[in-house]
Amino acid sequence: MASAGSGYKLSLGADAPPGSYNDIETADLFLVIGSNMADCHPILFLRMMDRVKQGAKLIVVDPRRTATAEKAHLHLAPKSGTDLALLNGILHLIAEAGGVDEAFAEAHTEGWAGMPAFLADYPPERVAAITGLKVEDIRATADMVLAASEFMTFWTMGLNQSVQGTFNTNAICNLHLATGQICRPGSGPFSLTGQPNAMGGREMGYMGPGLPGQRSALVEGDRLFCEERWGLAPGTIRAEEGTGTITMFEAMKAGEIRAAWVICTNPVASVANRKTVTAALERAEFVVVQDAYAETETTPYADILLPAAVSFEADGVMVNSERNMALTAAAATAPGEALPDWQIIAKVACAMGYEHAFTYKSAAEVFDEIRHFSNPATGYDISGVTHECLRQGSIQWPASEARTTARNPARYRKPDGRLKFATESGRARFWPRAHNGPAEVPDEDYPFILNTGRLQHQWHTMTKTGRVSRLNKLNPSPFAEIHPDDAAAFKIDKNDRISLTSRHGEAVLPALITDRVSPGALFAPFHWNDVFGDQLAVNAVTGDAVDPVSLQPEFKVTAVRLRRVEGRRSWKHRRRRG
Ligand SMILES: Nc1nc2c(c(=O)[nH]1)N[C@H]1C(S)=C(S)[C@@H](COP(=O)(O)OP(=O)(O)OC[C@H]3O[C@@H](n4cnc5c(=O)[nH]c(N)nc54)[C@H](O)[C@@H]3O)O[C@H]1N2
Ligand SMILES: Nc1nc2c(c(=O)[nH]1)N[C@H]1C(S)=C(S)[C@@H](COP(=O)(O)OP(=O)(O)OC[C@H]3O[C@@H](n4cnc5c(=O)[nH]c(N)nc54)[C@H](O)[C@@H]3O)O[C@H]1N2
Ligand SMILES: [Mo]
Repeated sequence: MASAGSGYKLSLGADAPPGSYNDIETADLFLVIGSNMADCHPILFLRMMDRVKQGAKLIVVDPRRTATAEKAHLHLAPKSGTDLALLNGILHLIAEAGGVDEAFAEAHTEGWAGMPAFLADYPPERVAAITGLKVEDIRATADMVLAASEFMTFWTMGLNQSVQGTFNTNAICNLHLATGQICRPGSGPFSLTGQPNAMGGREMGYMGPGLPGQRSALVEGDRLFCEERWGLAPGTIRAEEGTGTITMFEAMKAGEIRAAWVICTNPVASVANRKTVTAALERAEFVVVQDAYAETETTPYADILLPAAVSFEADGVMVNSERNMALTAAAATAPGEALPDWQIIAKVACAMGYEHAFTYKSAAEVFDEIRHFSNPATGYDISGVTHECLRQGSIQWPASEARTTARNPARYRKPDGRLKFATESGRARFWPRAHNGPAEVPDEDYPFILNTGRLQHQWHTMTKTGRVSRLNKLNPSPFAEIHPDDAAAFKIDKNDRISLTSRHGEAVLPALITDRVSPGALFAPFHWNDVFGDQLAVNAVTGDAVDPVSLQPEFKVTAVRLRRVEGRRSWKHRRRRG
């Protein structure tokens, strides 16, 4: 989600969506772009579909005909990585039709003056040539936006996991700012977060140079604030930025980073161009892996394994995409020596001599520290929230001492209704973002585009879902989707094994022949990895290109070549040991 986060900061001044899920009930158009909501955010998808049943329109932009796309009034299937051209093209048509809310732009934004000249480069004919879409579909999309009183955009990894991921977010914000359809009930740009509590992590500063309370280690005032809260001498927090996951593993591979502590992630399976990860973990002198399961793709690289409790064995607060905080109280006791992650981290800190700062009796005490990190600059305010009051029900921030309501859906609105974005000027910002396309495009050597993603009944690297027999009946095995024309050209039959080779590596997967994907395009879920069999890891194939702003890898577009692998052997579900 790094791309959505960095895009919001540039466009609106602070991370996280400006609106709420409540907006769904009053929107009359949904643009779902780069998101398979039906499979990946099913609860929210059903809520949206209730509104669609009442008459709201649905546009889905996805190169693959997903379960989400099947429900759309209009499905656009652009070439992978061309969304920025499409978004600019839609705004071009809106401006041409006089759909820009000049009064809103004048009062609440800056940078519109430069936009018309920039948008002139994106007439529908050129956008059609770049995206492979029909001119009339691009026009129909713009017409539907023009006709909508209230309009929401949802997006997820189809846009974020792109070398232009941050720019995609900026282009979506441009659309909402230009039409004034933002910060009012039923309208706004709304990125969907992925992992449970991903938003909580963002607010705590776990991305890039983040500090708690939507702060940054690169900002002196933010460092001083945190140092004061923590009782640290000024200058203790380093004003440095990392270079992202991909270069971190490269530095480890080169011996520059010598130790790693891997907590609650399975990077050998989930990081792009994973041969760098395996080389890095082999080279590192000391690797600690803290996981809830003993057997993952990453645990074999550990010098020390720390057993973690899972979420339902520990107390904690989860924050969702709309700033809603929920207490998830422990419902079971952790087995064996397993402990909640916060306790393991605190114990290690105490053993290193930091007892004065890391001696907590409960998760509630940790939370009590966090609520003192509110941030008036971004509107982040949880000062009125405690575990005790969360026991009564969830609370949506901003939630200061003074507030008594649990739902606070309006952000960037002053009590008198005035709009003030989190930028220094209080105005949101238009960014002209030119389309440059993905890092890899098909060529003679690697003529196919590999797209990767998720299935409805499996979760990421399957350490949990892979053990649930009912889920394994629903999504039983790995596959690579291929269009019937391509399958015929390569004499590939159902379940034949096909090798996908990129400039980075190879995977061998059973073929699934379907016209869900376009000719020249392939799709493979990244769920099945080494624990389930050899050569299944899709991230052996993906490349290491990243968005230069958010440092997010481009997981969705890799140029590959195809080969049918001899020997018809259907894939068998390998049982997990241990
Ligand atoms: N069942 C299930 N649900 C999950 C998860 C899970 O593992 N399983 N994981 C959670 C997490 S952490 C996340 S981040 C979310 C991810 O949620 P999503 O992002 O919705 O899921 P993905 O399948 O990764 O990708 C979404 C879509 O992007 C499309 N896409 C690929 N390239 C492009 C492109 O260039 N342009 C456009 N417009 N679309 C493109 C793909 O075809 C795919 O349908 O799901 C969350 N929910
Ligand atoms: N090709 C491709 N690759 C992708 C993506 C893609 O779309 N395509 N999507 C990317 C995205 S958006 C995401 S979010 C990542 C996900 O990548 P990961 O986060 O690496 O995947 P998970 O399987 O969720 O791994 C979580 C690990 O934590 C462990 N675990 C579970 N609960 C707990 C706990 O409470 N404590 C501890 N300590 N451990 C626990 C699990 O057993 C598992 O080993 O994958 C990324 N990789
Ligand atoms: Mo994610």
